Amino acid sequence: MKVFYNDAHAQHHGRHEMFRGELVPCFEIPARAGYVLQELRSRGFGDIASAPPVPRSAFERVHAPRYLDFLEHAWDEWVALDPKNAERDALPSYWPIRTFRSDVLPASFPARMGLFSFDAGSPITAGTWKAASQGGACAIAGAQALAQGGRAAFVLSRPPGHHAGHDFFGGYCFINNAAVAAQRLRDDGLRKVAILDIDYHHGNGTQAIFHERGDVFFASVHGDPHTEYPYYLGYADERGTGAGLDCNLNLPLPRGTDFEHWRAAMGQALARIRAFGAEALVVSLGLDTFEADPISGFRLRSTDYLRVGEDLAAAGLPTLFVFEGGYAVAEVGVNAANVLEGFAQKAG
Ligand code: SP5
Ligand code: ZN
Repeated sequence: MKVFYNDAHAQHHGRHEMFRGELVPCFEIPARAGYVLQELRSRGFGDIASAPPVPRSAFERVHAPRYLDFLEHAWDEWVALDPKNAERDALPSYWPIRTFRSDVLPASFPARMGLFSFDAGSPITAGTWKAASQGGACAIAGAQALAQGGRAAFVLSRPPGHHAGHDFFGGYCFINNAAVAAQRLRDDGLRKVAILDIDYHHGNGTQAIFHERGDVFFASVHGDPHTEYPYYLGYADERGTGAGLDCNLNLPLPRGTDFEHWRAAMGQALARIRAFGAEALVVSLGLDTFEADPISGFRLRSTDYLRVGEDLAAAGLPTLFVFEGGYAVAEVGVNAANVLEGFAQKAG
């Protein structure tokens, strides 16, 4: 299986996120990708490469130009506010929720920071644009590997992507890698593409990007947003709208769900993807469903991830895995590699 490794990922290294009124150390850290890379190497996944950079137009297929402008220059603007900011992460403090305007682009950087975000847990650092845009380039390379007839590929990148929407960041995500890849598969000529999101958290950004579209099916198995982040999207009654009606499937599960029940839900999602007639599958591969994840509540064990890979292979579709969450850092490499190994063995 081809692996596209984002060699710029460590340039995004947030120090703190806002949690319960305090700045706490980030959960989404460079070591996460390091452990996955190390595990793939030690299991002999030989074909690990970087990706050539892509023009920004590749991201404009799913992200708003004014949002990309903001992201590209955010760090320089942050430091221009106060030279001491070079030592601090940029986090938003103000948001234009209901009754405020979001059509006006404020000159103030903190005001734009809030306009283009939905939480205070996703710091922008000096290399965020570099890392996130190179991650998007890996997603494009992964899509191209499938378009050229590959059975499967893995985008090993951070920061993750599935919470990032058309014009906002949040949930540690800036460029929606899965959406960029799915869109590229469409642009390369596939008629129907499915995205299956198995991160613990609902992929609100991906869902929103494709919600009105009948050509990209989005399915997600995740913690019930009544109690779990991102709270404001991911309910079972969200089925898509317009041409996208019934091309969205949310399967929220209660905190504490074990592998048997989780696996049944993934099977339901795969059955719907098959009925939809997808020609390729993009998997938003979060490993925060693991029993020891520090911010999540499902109960999957390391060996369960082999079965996850096997079930995904049995769907029989060209499959692009995109690395998302997973914060039990020491185990995330084994868990990710188990999915890929289970897939590769079953796919033959
Ligand atoms: C890609 C991804 O997995 N993003 C997840 C972002 C979650 N951010 C909010 C974290 C809320 C933390 N709740 C912590 C409970 C710790 N005991
Ligand atoms: Zn997650």
